[in-house]
Amino acid sequence: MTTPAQKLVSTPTTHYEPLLHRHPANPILSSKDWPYSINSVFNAGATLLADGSTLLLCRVEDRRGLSHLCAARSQNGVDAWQIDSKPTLMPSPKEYPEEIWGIEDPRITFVPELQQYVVTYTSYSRAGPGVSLALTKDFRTFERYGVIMPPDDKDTALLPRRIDGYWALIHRPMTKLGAHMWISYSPDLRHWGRHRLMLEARRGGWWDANKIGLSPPPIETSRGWLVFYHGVRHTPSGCLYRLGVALFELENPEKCFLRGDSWIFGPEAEYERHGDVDDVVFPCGYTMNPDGDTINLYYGAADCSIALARTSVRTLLDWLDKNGCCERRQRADDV
Ligand code: BMA
Repeated sequence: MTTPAQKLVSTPTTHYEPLLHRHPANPILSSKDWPYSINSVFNAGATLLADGSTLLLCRVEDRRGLSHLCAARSQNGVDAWQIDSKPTLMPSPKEYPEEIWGIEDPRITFVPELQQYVVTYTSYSRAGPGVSLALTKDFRTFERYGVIMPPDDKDTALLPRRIDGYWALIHRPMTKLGAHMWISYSPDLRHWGRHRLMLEARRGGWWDANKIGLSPPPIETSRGWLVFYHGVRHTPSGCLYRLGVALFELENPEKCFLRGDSWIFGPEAEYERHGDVDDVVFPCGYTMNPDGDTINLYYGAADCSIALARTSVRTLLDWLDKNGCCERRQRADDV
């Protein structure tokens, strides 16, 4: 018999240079840190506040199985979190019936033009998951716009500025034929159109075959929008959620310049491998250090806790230059 002390921990044999570095304090937040009774906390949106502190808007799953959002604030983005003593944003099914089974997986975009944070999140309706949007200045009061993308759709974030006069939203509608990333445009954040396929899930044996989705909001760099996305591999023992990276044109974000062939981050640590859902790393937010290069990536681990890994814009762009290939060619090759 294997006692807990003898529990086998898999030691990854990584013959590649890790691009993301896990924080030694991981997991940085879990249910035991919460000021009220919950089942689990994971998949947090992230942003820097005006005073330089970090805010995480965490998905909290209660013991009914339904999720709400709760804010946690920290000066250094690692520890000493001040967690709201009660839920920050609860589902409100009376006014917004689409939130009947909870709200999940927020992404936060600070929009300088509006001087507000735009939060996009999954609203779990009777018809399946859809996308809702809310605006806030302080993460205490929110202006809800309701559903902006009907089910089945999720994994959404807004770009922080207009593209050619229109707001741009990345999202992941799902059909029986696959789950790919799309981009849509709006004059007012309420009415969305000009829908375009932005990045396709590959097929066959690839790590990102059949189902992909945006992870945190895209990062604007001098060379393009740097986009982390998750790929879901279905295996006989469940799904494997891993992270990939691609680069898109600044003024035409539906155009992919480079896409990495291999995943760059996957479940390896114990808290990523085992939890309510095994083998999941699921980033929904990042913050950028004042150097404009260091990325703090916040991710849900095994649907049970929140963890932090660091990387840098320069490292990812160098890696894409060496390991990325042109999406258009790849799509053709793959048919
Ligand atoms: C996805 C989302 C995430 C979750 C992941 C793994 O479909 O629902 O919220 O972390 O599955 O369970």
